[in-house]
Amino acid sequence: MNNHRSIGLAVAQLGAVHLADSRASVVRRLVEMMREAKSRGADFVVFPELALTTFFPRYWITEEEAHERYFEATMPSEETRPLFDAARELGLGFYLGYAELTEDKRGFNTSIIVSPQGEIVGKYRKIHLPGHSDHKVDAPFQHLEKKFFEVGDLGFRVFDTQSVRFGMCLCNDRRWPETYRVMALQGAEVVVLGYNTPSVNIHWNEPVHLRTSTHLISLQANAYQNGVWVAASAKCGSEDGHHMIGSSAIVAPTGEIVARTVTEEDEVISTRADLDLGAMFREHVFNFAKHRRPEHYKLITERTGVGAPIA
Ligand code: ING
Repeated sequence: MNNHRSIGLAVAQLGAVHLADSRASVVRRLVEMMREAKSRGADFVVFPELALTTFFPRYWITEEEAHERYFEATMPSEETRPLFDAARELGLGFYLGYAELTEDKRGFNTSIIVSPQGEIVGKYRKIHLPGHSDHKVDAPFQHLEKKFFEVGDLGFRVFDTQSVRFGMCLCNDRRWPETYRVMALQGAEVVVLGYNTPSVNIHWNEPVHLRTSTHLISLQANAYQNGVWVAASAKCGSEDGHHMIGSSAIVAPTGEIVARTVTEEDEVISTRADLDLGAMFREHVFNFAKHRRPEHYKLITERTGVGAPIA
């Protein structure tokens, strides 16, 4: 082994969580995977987006019913405390995605980073919300993230824990280059994220294989272009008949996939992430300070949609 800085990085992919599955049963599965990750030498484990419940934005229900059944008013709660206890027992940090309900009843698609001491050291609220807020009565299922969640108000930030600078995001965020660049400009070394990605596109007849290929392209391109490790955890499989892709993966700053799941069940993948591996790329090809020219990038922050060519 070289004398490089490194961290044992694991991704715990979660198979289907059905409407009938209790939070307690899901937490038991997550804790079991924490033990598996620890047994492989992991120091940190990544869980999926909205990991505690079924992917409820597929259902047309009222906000009140969603808040009652699928949101967390406190974190930890009695049901989720075993995750924090296991973090302390095993000396394992973790990332967890869940639906957050604030005291003033605002809903966010949220993720947290928890230290091996069981402390929440960072929180993120999903910024790129895909889907719609109206009831698409003719669609086979809904994708109501714009109905149940507000746009995140915490920005893309980085968090120092376990001697590593982590960035984090959620699902659709991984498809937007701005997500990673803003965090890489803050010195992120490892970007962790969870996702729930339906196999079927309700907007057009998209070949199913593209769901997986565009997912991996998004992880690989952004890992390479920002010189960061990317660890992405799926909730996947068929939830009450609604299928979501797996392909959880750990991608190196070279853009190479170093670990990938092969099932659509609960599955742990892991690697020892060499945090110096990206140094050459960040020093030469993607030396932001030397090569970036923000004076020519203004459209990226000034425009939302497509507009006229610049004069
Ligand atoms: N899910 C999907 C995702 O970004 C999606 C939605 C899929 C958008 C494919 C565009 C293309 O993976 C969530 N939850 O964001």
